[in-house]
Amino acid sequence: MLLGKVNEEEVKMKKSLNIGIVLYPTFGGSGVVATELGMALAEKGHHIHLISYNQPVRLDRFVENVKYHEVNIPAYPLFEYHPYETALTSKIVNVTLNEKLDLLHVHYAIPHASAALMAKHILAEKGISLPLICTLHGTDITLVGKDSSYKPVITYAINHCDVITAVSESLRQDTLRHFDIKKDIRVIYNFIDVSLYQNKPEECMRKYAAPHGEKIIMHVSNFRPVKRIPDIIRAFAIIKKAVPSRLVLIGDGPERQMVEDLVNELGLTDDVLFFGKLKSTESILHCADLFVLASDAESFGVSALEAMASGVPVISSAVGGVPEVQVDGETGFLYPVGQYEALAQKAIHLLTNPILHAACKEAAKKRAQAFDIHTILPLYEDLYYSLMN
Ligand code: GMT
Repeated sequence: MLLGKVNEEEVKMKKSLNIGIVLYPTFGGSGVVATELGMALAEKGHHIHLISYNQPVRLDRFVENVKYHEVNIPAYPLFEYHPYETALTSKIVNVTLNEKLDLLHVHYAIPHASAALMAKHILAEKGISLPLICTLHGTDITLVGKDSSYKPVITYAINHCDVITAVSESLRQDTLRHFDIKKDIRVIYNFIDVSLYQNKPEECMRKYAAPHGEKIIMHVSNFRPVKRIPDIIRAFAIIKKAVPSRLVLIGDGPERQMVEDLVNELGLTDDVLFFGKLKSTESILHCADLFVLASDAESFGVSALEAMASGVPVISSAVGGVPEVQVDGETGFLYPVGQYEALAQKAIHLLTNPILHAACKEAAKKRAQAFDIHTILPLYEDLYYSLMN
């Protein structure tokens, strides 16, 4: 991804920044968004320091201006639970001192926001100011964070970060509803590099996944209960009776075995393909005729956006921030969460109506442009510079 010479010169004029980014290294939204943000900022001339307990999956090569700092937790027999938050705090302090960080941006509140806040206090005692931005991603608020085991700490940490951002308006509202927040939460939507998903070869894996010209329905996720994959399987059983089709499932996680069992039980074994985890999906998404998301909660839904950028209509449950990303009746359809018969009927309608399908494809591609990296990255940069000032 080339962000252009003019931009690079602009950064030089404005000063390139030393930015620490704390993230989860795993597959899944927040870690991927944080890594892509770091790499895009690095390309613009900033110096990026990614801090995590493992090599971020998307940082699978040397990238100029990006350094990875691993958090190590020394073993000790007394520790039944490893004190990750303490080790992370120390790592943030050390990286800030050694690399002279200008600011720290943490992704996902638990435990990153509270560790960062503690590091900020420690550095303040040494006369060093570390501006702190916390981006809320979803489950850190809607599922895990609001549990009383975490809530007091999360509330305190959110209230004491310098800037809080949320990846959708829906998540902003959820945060204000569940926590006693005394400061403004700014919405900066998630982004992708749209160009990576476009102009792909027509052929792809169609011959392999759908050798008899079946329609391809696709889903990508971490197979957690919140994704409601059984709804997708049950809907597919209905769709298959009306439209010759195949379901391609990408990803892996705690519910994989249960989902496989359900597929076998419903007699769908030959028509549901499990592709497992893929580091990136841009080489495969455009092969789909339809992308489905059935989640109970979804603050944004990066996977749906990736499908849209690939020109694939999306049918998703109308939850969280998803309706802010995809437009019902234009880029695909929304349906009430849990009502898998409605999901199936909308899918059949779309897959059997070529004119509607073509219109949704075009609208999906167009809508995805609103969340392109070139639009969203400057919002983060402006935020950083305003904090520095
Ligand atoms: O739910 C996941 O798949 C993982 C989680 C994460 O932290 O990676 O995803 C959350 O953050 C993503 C990036 O901002 C959002 O696109 C997802 O919608 C959000 N997941 C939920 O809200 C359930």
